[in-house]
Amino acid sequence: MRIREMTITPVAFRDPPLLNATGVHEPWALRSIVEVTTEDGITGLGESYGDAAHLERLHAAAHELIGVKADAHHALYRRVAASVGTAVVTDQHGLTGGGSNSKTVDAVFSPFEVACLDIRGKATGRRVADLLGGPVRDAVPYSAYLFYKWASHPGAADDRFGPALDPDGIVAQARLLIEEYGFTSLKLKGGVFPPEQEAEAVHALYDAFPDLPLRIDPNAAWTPPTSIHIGRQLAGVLEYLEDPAPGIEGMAEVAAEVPMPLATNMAVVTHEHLPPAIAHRAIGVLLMDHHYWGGLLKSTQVAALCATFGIGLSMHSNSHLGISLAAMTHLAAAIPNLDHSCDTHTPWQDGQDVIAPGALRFTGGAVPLPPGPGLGVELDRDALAVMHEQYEKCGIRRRDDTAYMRSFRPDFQPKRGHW
Ligand code: GKR
Ligand code: MG
Repeated sequence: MRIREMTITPVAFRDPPLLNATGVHEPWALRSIVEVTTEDGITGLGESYGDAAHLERLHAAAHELIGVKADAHHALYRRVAASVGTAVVTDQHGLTGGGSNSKTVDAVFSPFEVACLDIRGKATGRRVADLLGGPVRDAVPYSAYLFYKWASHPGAADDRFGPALDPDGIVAQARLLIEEYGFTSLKLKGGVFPPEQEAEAVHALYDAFPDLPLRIDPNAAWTPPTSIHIGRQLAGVLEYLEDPAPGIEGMAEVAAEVPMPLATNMAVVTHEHLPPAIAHRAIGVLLMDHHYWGGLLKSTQVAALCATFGIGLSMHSNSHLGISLAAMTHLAAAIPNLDHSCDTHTPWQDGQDVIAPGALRFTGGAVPLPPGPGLGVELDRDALAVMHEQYEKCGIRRRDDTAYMRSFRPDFQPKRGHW
């Protein structure tokens, strides 16, 4: 089961103008599709970020993995760590939390590890979830990920989701996503408008969908005092409050004063953040993400730590395609203490994908675990070619929501601890 060949294909897919604390999504989102092939001809799939610098690191690591056994987890990790060296990727998008060398290694390792698990599953007729300890649920619930958004990218025709710039627009968006996907919980991306305005949108969602758990995530755009004020105002309304304020200390200050748990995918994003976050009681829920927590197996270890320390679990997402959704679904299916619906950007990709249709579907807001083997998804080579061509033509080489926003509003400032 030695690795014979690696193929890394950068792809781009259309993305609507979704607003966040650092700006607005560009018309194209980037991903990299990783194919790992063994000497006996089994190919496994992985998916990761598509920014140019990350792609370079993936290529460097891929080169070092040729000849290593696909089931030699630790040997694979050591090779990736050596290829990354002392590099530290900082928070490029302003939304992904602090950087560290171990987080950089974990992010580079992740798509290779997922592909190798896919290979191991295909070789043995097992699902990836089986290799992670076995599924504890048949379907993984996801949350509707609501965004403030413009009606269209400037200069283009309105997209089918329409504008969402006030509480009515957000409620209408929630209705559409619930109708199409059956979601049974809702998350609002905040950090766009002043906090009182966003709290109004949360109240409007609560009035419209009183039975559905609700979250808001301003990506640390608020100060601790504002977070405490809004947190108290939303008592009994929110399931959790996600990354209201920056840093472990800021989160700890808020956590001590609000009634609901705080969740994070910004303050705790790598192993060395866990001890101080636990010591300061900064978080009640961790949004794990195998793309930067070192793949699926390491994510299950983090999940076990969370169980030990009484921290709840949800899952973070960024714009992604079906290989990532399959990996997220296998991971979430195999984590006994996952106690919140996972995030996904899937509705915003609006049917675009690199995997052959049919393997993944949403029913009642949940994705049934694909029967496998491996991840249970296959590449659609024609779609991959089209998306690669889009990558070649789109001209975007790294996600930069702030620069894109400033091309329309030159005085725009990203928000961090701002309100
Ligand atoms: O897609 O704009 C976005 C999100 O804001 C994303 O980049 C965040 O990383 O979804 C993420 C989050 O929960 O913070
Ligand atoms: Mg978040």
